[in-house]
Amino acid sequence: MAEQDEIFAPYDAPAGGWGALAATAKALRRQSVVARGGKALLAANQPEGFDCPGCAWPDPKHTSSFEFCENGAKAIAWEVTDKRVTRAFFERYTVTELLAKSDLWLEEQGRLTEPMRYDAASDKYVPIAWDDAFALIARHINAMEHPDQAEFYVSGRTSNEAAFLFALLGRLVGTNNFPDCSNMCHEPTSRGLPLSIGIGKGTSVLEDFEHADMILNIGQNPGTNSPRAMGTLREAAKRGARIVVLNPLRERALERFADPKSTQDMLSNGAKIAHLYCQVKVGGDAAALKGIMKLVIEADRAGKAAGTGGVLDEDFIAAHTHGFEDFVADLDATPWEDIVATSGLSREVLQQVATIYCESKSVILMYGMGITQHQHGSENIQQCVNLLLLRGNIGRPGTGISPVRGHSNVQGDRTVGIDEKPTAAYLDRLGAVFKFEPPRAHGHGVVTSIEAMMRGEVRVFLAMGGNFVAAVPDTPVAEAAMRRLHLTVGVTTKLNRGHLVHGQDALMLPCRARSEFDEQGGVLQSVTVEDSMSFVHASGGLLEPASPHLMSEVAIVCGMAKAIFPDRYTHIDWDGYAANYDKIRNDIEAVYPELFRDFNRRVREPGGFRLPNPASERIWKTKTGRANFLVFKGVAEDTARAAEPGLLRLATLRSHDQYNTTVYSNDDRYRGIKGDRMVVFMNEADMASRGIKPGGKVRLRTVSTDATIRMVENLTAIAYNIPSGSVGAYYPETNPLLPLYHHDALAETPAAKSIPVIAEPMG
Ligand SMILES: Nc1nc2c(c(=O)[nH]1)N[C@H]1C(S)=C(S)[C@@H](COP(=O)(O)OP(=O)(O)OC[C@H]3O[C@@H](n4cnc5c(=O)[nH]c(N)nc54)[C@H](O)[C@@H]3O)O[C@H]1N2
Ligand SMILES: Nc1nc2c(c(=O)[nH]1)N[C@H]1C(S)=C(S)[C@@H](COP(=O)(O)OP(=O)(O)OC[C@H]3O[C@@H](n4cnc5c(=O)[nH]c(N)nc54)[C@H](O)[C@@H]3O)O[C@H]1N2
Ligand SMILES: [Mo]
Repeated sequence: MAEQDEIFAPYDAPAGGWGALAATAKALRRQSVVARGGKALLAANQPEGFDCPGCAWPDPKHTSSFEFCENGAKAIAWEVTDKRVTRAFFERYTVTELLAKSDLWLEEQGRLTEPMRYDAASDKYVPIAWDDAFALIARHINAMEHPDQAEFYVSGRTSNEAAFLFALLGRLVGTNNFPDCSNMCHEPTSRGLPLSIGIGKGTSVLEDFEHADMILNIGQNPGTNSPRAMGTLREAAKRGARIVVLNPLRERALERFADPKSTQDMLSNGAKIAHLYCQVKVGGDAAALKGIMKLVIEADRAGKAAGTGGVLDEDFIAAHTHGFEDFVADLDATPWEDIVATSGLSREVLQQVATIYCESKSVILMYGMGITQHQHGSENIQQCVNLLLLRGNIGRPGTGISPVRGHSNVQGDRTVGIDEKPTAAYLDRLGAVFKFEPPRAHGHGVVTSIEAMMRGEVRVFLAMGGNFVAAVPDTPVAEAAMRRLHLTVGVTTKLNRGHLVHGQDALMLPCRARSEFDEQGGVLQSVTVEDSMSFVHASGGLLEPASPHLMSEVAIVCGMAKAIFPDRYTHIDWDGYAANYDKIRNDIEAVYPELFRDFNRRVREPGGFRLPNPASERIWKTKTGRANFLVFKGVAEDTARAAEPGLLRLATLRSHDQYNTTVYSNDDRYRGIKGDRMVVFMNEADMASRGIKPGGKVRLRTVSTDATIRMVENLTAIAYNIPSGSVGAYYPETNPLLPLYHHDALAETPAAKSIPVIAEPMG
């Protein structure tokens, strides 16, 4: 018992508030950036400043004052740190020695300062000149037997300009292999949502949150992952909108939140956020949504029978949708026992949600990884849309579907061509603008790229940011796959595991970060990004770069391209692009004349502009020309061996003190955890029935369908408020439990929120 108490004490203050202010100050002090960091914070998400690298939540239209956000501050502090990793550092350590260090230690060493190349003889990274680095990449690319032997990975901080050129470069090399962090994230939104409404992006904008009567938050943790959204939710709750949460964990910010800018909040117990909090079982969302929709249909029938009128928006359904009858027939055929057993929610609780839904004129549904990272992530999203369609809650003020994206430009990277399954229309335009024949065959995403590496079909891996091996499933398999490559290249700001698990040749190419100015040809350049609500705006840094030897991401892509094609594609002006980013934007406009009409002028307007979003105007670019009610048969995720006795569903989680694979500390304040990430959150009854004591050591073992044994040991059991049958543990520590094959069928997104596991006491 003692051990659990040492690391766990429930947190019952409101989220935000004084705790957030203290944590911000601490983050800045720890990176010794009080002066530099303060300046950077003031410029984040301001009209003349840079886009905060923390998340993709949009900026309120009219603010000119500092938008406080603890985790944005941490992300910036981490980037503008005064600590440096120099050549002296790499002289001191072999790569083998560095591999023994923790991920936290690696990133904490600071910003990389110059390009480095792996030297096998000494097992050390040694300095290399930029031109020699580009020449090495060119040598490997030009020695390939087939263009599909290269992979072009992108993590979602990369700007539109750099991503557009990187997408062009890959296709000039001749491949559509673009594994992307989005493949592990909102890919079900990109692939599943278009089948419903004709676009893979959200329809709501910030103003809609000012008019919604109900906001459903499903599987998304804004207090940690998009804290600026808490300001929006707090305003909505204060004016009486009812917020309903579906989440296995009681995330503190969704219960109570104190806005540090509000004196009243700070002196009181903050504001109540969720009107109703439903602790759905991990993997139980489709069941819960079907239950809620059954009750809406029932209310409609009852109202009509009683002569008081129905609750459906029949005009909308008739004029705008397709598939309603089949959808209702499936709901009628879905038994309540299945809904209750799989969702873990009683019919009474689901009735409360349905009642609020029917009483609300305008409803927004926001969601995150709790919905997407499942075997049926795409179907989960489609059920969310079905619910909204029943009462015409799309394409009207105060309504909409609102996927909350992850990385600050993950949506933009996709828009400008980072896509392993590009449309023919895009390839046609790209070929016409740049006068070449782009490859037509679809390429690899994250899962298929690793499979290809395992088969020995890949030689070169180029990464624009990120930490691929740490973020992907089946860690040991992924590491072995990387080590088979001829060349691995990381364009990066910090040292991470991804650079230590490398191919025969390896390069670390350090780039400037968002917060730093980017002067080319004597002119300050800015880049552009797209937020979660399809607004494109400019971002320009203001700090001195961490080292004079850094290059911008754009210049690095141009450098690679020039080296790879010394005498081909000479009509493409790589030097011109690197010297003036307006030229890149002109060519983005040439490839996407409708989306980016008048790009350079419009991006200079305050706040930028919104990309066209037909669904939000009730124009449905689907095959039926309508919004589709899509049937999800049954209620459950169909893992083979689901009948295994004692099976639990593991959701891999982010703590409050991490940014994806970057761990800031071993604390998770709102979940009450201090100083340890090797924990497993369990329901008390599930612990008792397995002989697991609070604070006892646990082994988690995946119920696999292949012969591989997947295990993580020595996790400390925390008796926690989580539904029976569900467990939680941290990502990336538990990624070895996530099988590569365990993913959404349509989007191939790893089902990181629903891993079938067995928990056993150790020792
Ligand atoms: N500070 C910080 N900010 C970030 C990030 C970060 O790591 N740190 N990461 C960025 C990125 S790339 C992304 S994608 C986003 C991620 O942000 P989120 O989408 O919030 O992702 P997670 O924190 O992984 O999980 C969200 C919630 O899903 C719940 N959940 C787990 N399983 C289920 C389930 O089966 N059903 C339901 N309904 N809920 C479930 C968890 O309890 C958790 O509260 O944040 C971005 N912003
Ligand atoms: N089990 C499990 N696995 C998951 C998830 C999960 O919830 N559970 N979530 C998934 C999700 S949603 C995502 S998005 C992926 C994340 O996967 P990635 O995007 O690959 O990983 P990050 O940890 O965000 O990458 C961090 C690194 O990016 C580099 N970096 C930071 N800023 C910059 C910059 O400005 N430029 C460049 N070039 N590099 C920079 C730094 O070197 C830093 O170490 O992980 C996925 N994996
Ligand atoms: Mo993400």
